[in-house]
Amino acid sequence: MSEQTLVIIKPDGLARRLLGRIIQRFEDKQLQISQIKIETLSKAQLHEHYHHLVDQPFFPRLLDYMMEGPVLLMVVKGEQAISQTRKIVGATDPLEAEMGTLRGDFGVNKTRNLIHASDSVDTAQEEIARFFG
Ligand code: YYY
Ligand code: MG
Repeated sequence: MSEQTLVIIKPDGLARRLLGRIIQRFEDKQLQISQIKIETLSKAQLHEHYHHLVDQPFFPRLLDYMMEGPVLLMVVKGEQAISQTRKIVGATDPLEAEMGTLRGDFGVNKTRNLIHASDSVDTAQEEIARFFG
């Protein structure tokens, strides 16, 4: 089934000049980028995006990381795009993510894990609406 999902390349992905290689992984997997933009996210946007995590002890660190610089936001579409994308991205903790996944290859730690991807049909819809209207 064709789906759409939201991907965010976090600030170090831009700072480390990894955009080309990251985007290539999605294209290699026959997924398409239907919308794309670069933006610096505000504290308010991040509180909304990570609303389920605001009470976690790591939240302030996550907020600082996400505001280090601009992020790249994109809508990725294609066959089973939500689960395909999560697979390309890999586990939250780069130490647990397989090599060959983006977090396994490029992630630094559980916070500095390079990339966000929606985790379900409902969150994908919600997150695309939040960032692309
Ligand atoms: O969906 P995913 O990004 O893989 O993980 P979530 O459990 O939704 O957490 C979102 C985000 O929070 C994660 O990508 C980094 C950050 N985080 C953290 O900084 N420290 C943790 N122990 C867990 C998550
Ligand atoms: Mg998540």
